[in-house]
Amino acid sequence: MSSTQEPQARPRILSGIQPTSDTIHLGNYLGAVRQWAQLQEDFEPFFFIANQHAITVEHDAKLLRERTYRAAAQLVAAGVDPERSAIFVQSHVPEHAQLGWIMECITGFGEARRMTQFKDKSAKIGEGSVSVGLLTYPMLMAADILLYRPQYVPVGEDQRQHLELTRDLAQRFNHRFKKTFRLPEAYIPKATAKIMDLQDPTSKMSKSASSPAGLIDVLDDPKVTAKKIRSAVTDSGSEVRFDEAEKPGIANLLRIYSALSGTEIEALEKQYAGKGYGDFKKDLADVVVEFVTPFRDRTLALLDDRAELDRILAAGAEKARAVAARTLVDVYDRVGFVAPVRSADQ
Ligand code: ATP
Ligand code: LTN
Repeated sequence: MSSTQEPQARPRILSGIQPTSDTIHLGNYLGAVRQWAQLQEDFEPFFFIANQHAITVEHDAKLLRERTYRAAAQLVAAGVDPERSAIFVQSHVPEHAQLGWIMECITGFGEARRMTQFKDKSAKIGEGSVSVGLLTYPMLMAADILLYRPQYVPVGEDQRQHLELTRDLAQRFNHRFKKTFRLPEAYIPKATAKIMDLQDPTSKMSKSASSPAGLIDVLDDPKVTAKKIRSAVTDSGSEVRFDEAEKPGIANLLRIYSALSGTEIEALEKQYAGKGYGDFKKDLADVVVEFVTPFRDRTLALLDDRAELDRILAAGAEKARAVAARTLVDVYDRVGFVAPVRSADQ
C-alpha cells in the first residue's frame, strides 16, 4: 500500500489562521478557533499559523514575528491542546511551499483571477499594486490542506470558495496523475459562521472594521470590552427577540450570548421577556467579561514564556512534517520528478 493511502486512526482536521493582528476578535474565536478546540476530541488535528499567507500583502517583519507568537499563545489559551493537536508555523514545514508550486502549475491563470478575495483586494488597491503572491494564495492554501488529507477544514463562511478550489485542484491532480488526495469538506458551524460588527450589524466583525467600537478584541482590557457591549447598536423597539431582518443588532447579541453561555436563544428570549435592552446588554457584558478575562490571563502568561511556545511549535512542526513529507514524496513521484539518490547509496 502506498504511503498516502494508509488508513487513518482518527479522521484528520486541519485549519490555519493568519498572524495579521495582535489579538483575535470575537468573530475569529466563535467562528473558527473555538471549533478547533472542540473538534480535537474526535479528530486528529493539525492547526497552523499561516505566516506565508501573511506576506502576500505589505507587512512589517518585526510585527509578523510577534504576531506569530501571539497567534500561537491564543490558540493554546482557547483550549487547543498541544499534546493532542499539532500546532505549528507554516514556514517550519517547507512542504507547503513545495506543494504550492505544483498546485500553481495545475491552476489556470483565469481561474486564479476569478477568486472573489483576489478580485476584491485587487479592486481596492489596484491590479498593478497587488503581489503575484496574492493571486496564488489560494493555491498555497490548497497545498496547506491537501498535504494532510483531512476530512474536514473548519473555517468561517468567507473561506468557502477557497475550499471549493482546493477540491477542484485535488480532483484535477487525482485525475491527471493518480489518486493521491482526499477531497476535504468545509466545516462551517451554522450559528456562529458570521459574527457581526457591534456598531454596524449588517457587516461582519472584522479587524479592518471602520470603527474600533464595533470590534471585540479578545485581548483588550475587559473594561473596554464591557463598555463596547453596553454601547452596541440595538434596534428600534424594546423587545429582546431574535429577528435577523427586523432586529439585526439584537440578533447578533443573542447569538454571542448564546454561544458564550451555552443557553439556547429561545431560553434567552424568555429570560428577558418584559425587560429592556439595558438589562440584556449589561448581563451580556458580564458574560463576555467572564470569558475574556481568563482567556487574556492565559495568553499573557504564555507570551511571557517564549521558550515554552518555541517548544510547542517545534513539536507541532515535527508531527506535521512526518505527514507532509510522506505526501510530497508521492506527489513528486506521480508528476514524474526523479527521486534524489543520496551519494552514499551510489
Ligand atoms: P478579518 O475579517 O478580521 O480580517 P480574517 O478572515 O482575515 O478576518 P483570519 O485570521 O484569517 O481572519 O481568520 C480566522 C478565521 O476566522 C477564519 O476561518 C475566518 O473565516 C473566521 N472569521 C473571521 N471573521 C469572522 C466573523 N466575523 N464571524 C465568524 N468567523 C469569522
Ligand atoms: N485563508 C485563511 C487562512 C488559511 C487557511 C489555510 C485556513 C490559510 N491556509 C488552510 C484553512 C486551511 C484565512 O484567511 N482565514
